[in-house]
Amino acid sequence: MDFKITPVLSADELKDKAFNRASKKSKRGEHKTDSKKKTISAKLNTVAHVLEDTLKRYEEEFPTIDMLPTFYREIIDITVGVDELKESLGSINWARRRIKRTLMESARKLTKSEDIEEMERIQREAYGRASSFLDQVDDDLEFLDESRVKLNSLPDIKTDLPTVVVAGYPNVGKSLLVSKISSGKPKVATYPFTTQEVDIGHFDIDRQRCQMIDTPGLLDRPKEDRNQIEMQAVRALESLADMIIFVYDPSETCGYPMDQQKALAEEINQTFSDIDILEIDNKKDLNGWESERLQISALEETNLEELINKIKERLRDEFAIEKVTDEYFIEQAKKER
Ligand SMILES: Nc1nc2c(ncn2[C@@H]2O[C@H](COP(=O)(O)OP(=O)(O)O)[C@@H](O)[C@H]2O)c(=O)[nH]1
Ligand SMILES: [Mg+2]
Repeated sequence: MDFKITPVLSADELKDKAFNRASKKSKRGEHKTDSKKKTISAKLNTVAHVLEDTLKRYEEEFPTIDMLPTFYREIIDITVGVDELKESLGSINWARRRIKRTLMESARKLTKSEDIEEMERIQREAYGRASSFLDQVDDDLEFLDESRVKLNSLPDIKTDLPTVVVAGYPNVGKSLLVSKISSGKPKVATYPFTTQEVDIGHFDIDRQRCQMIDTPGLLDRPKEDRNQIEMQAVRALESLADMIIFVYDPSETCGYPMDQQKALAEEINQTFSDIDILEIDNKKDLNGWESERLQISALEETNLEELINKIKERLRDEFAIEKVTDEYFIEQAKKER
């Protein structure tokens, strides 16, 4: 998902924008009073339109959080806070409607007035009320602008691609595996829940684009070491992952004994009980050992093809294109008959 939300102005900036635009309006009427009335009416109209359009755009540009995939709901919650975001958007909506109503009322009063001083007073009051509504949501505007910067900079993880998340202790070779599997250069992205960089690689199986993600700091140590935000990030990953590859380093050159690695694998199996987990051994080049698991070497690119095949087997259900194509061919075959 790629958010492109435009800057959100502060209350003062919004006032400047609306009132400046209005100040350029001037209308000629049949006589002085008429000209004044038409001019003020045009100004109020301009202020109303500028504020209505701008505030409406803010409401529209921010995603409707309840419609987003779980992954992004969780990530937005971690990054800016879902409740705070909803609340601020609600306040902007409130201000927009109040401003619209107040300016319409003023415009109505104006049509009934035949006195220049009264017309000017109506304008001043309208400007004052609109300003006051904007001032009341200034904190919300500021919050929205900070939020949109954060949302715009979220790395573009696709929630609709078959997704493999890699887990395993640090230095077992997860990042190297992601880069060796990827057809292009893996994207390196920063995420709000970890100070380390997340690797996102893409590869194709039968023309279906898949993504593989290494999330340092999350699935590379026991649960008790994770803080609140990291726990939430793990939940986000759970909604994203179609399968998990747990990478062992039986050479233990990563610095973690196999007992410890096995305990982490067990824990991840429990946390992600609904997700298919494939356990593999990396660093096959370093030494020989017995294991039931697929043995690969990311460094020497040994058995990567076998790994892809295993991924394909497990992810078959996720391959929409393959399914569609099969059905398509069956339909075509029927038509031929
Ligand atoms: N000998 C050997 N070294 C590897 C292999 N895979 C990764 N490494 C090395 O292990 C270290 C950690 O790799 P990295 O991908 O950063 O591990 P991560 O922390 O799990 O992402 C690096 O020095 C890699 O070059 C492998 O198959 N064989
Ligand atoms: Mg890594």
